[in-house]
Amino acid sequence: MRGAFIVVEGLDRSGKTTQVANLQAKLESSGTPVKLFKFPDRTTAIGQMIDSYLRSQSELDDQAIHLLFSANRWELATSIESLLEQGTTVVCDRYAFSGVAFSAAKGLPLEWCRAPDSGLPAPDLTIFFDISPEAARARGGYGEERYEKEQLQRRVRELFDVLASEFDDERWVTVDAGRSKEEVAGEVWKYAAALVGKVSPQVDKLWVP
Ligand code: 2DT
Repeated sequence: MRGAFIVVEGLDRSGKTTQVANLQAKLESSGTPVKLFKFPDRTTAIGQMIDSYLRSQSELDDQAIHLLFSANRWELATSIESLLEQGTTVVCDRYAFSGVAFSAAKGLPLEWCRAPDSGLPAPDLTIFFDISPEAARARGGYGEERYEKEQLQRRVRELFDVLASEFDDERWVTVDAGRSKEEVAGEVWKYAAALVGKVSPQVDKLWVP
């Protein structure tokens, strides 16, 4: 049986990273082999260019940084696919949906943004962590990176909604991330446990008609 491919998406300050680590630990202790990915993966050569851009240490055209984010996924796509085929469940903190939502929020056309990610391994399930910009602010506000601004986050949230509307309830679920850590973890686990061991043999391709 191949591994399940679970993507966790959401806005900044939604608690995604904590919950992804928690999900990994729970899967491991239930005997499911699991590997965590995080995009952007800032450790690769492309990832270092992205990191420098996000920390405003370099400037890039919107199109150029968009393509680097996508290339950063493509450089790991084969590893993700092989792990899934070998039976390892892959949990991914952000993926192509962040790619499209953030670049489109800056004003690039949605379909242009989607094109370079077309054909990537498609997640079996995307868990979207929804939090209002007000609640995110109450958690200590946004940090110092380039995209951590309330107005942009509002637009990103709207674009995530557009992307979500293209998937059915089996492929995309929204979790209210404004609740306690324990409540959110419980819901995430419910979805993950229902999926692992029950995925179809074939890994689908994202955004391929
Ligand atoms: P983290 O704070 O999660 O490291 O994200 N982003 C992310 C994009 O604009 N395009 C992408 O393809 C991805 C994966 C979201 C850093 C920021 O990078 C944004 C927040």
